Amino acid sequence: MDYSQLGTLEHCLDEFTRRTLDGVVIRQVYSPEYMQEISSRIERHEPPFYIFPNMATAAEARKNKHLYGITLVAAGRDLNEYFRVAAGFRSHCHELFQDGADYEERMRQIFSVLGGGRAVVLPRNPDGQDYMPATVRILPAGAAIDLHCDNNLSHHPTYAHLKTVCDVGNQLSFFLTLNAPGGGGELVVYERRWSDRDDVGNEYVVSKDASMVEDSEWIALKPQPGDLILFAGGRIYHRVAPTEGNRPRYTLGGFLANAHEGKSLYYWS
Ligand SMILES: O=C(O)CCC(=O)C(=O)O
Repeated sequence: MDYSQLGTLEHCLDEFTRRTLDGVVIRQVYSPEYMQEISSRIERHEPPFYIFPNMATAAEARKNKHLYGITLVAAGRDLNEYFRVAAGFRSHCHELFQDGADYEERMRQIFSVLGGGRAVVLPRNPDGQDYMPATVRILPAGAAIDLHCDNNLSHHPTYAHLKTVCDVGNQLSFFLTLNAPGGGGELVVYERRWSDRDDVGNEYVVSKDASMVEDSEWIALKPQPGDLILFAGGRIYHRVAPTEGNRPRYTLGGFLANAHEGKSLYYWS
């Protein structure tokens, strides 16, 4: 679907809930030219986003996959670092998109249409601190993201509060492609669905054993710069294939779920 036809996707989040829809790609949420500009800022580490894992320089971090910002499951258990980084990330992200449509505002606008007009808000912890709105995933040549299914994330101790405010068991994943690699880097989504029996001892694991999907059908998606993918990453096993060539893969996104209070949608990373 093209961004200009967003209205036709009104209420489509209900279809995700009914499980009659697994994913949508919304094309040209931003222009490819603007994504090229954003990607060169990311490359130059401007603004100076927090890098995870912590490295002395962005150039050093470039050798391996890393994040700008930090995810809940990467953060320390007390979440002090997470909420501190979240505040800085938000202002850096506003700065990153300062001469175009603000990223958070655009995501909220899209999700509100898809949610039939529901409010789209960033959850807060009991101390009033905002969660991370998104993170940038940076995959240099040869890097990949192994098989996983995001419902598994909620076993991580850092999800304790979030679980009390929204339905993390049915979370969706959203990713805006900023830069696509020359080859590889496809998002591979499998027919294989999550079951809580997959999570031995209700434990969070960084990557699932590839044998889980060896008999499963799959499709490989390669959104282009400016395209936004929203899919049921909570229940669909997926991975990112190794990137090829010199161009790194940059995506910016996080997760979306219904708030337990029944009126809002929450997003976080
Ligand atoms: O970057 C992407 O396209 C997907 C990343 C992903 O699946 C994740 O980080 O959970």
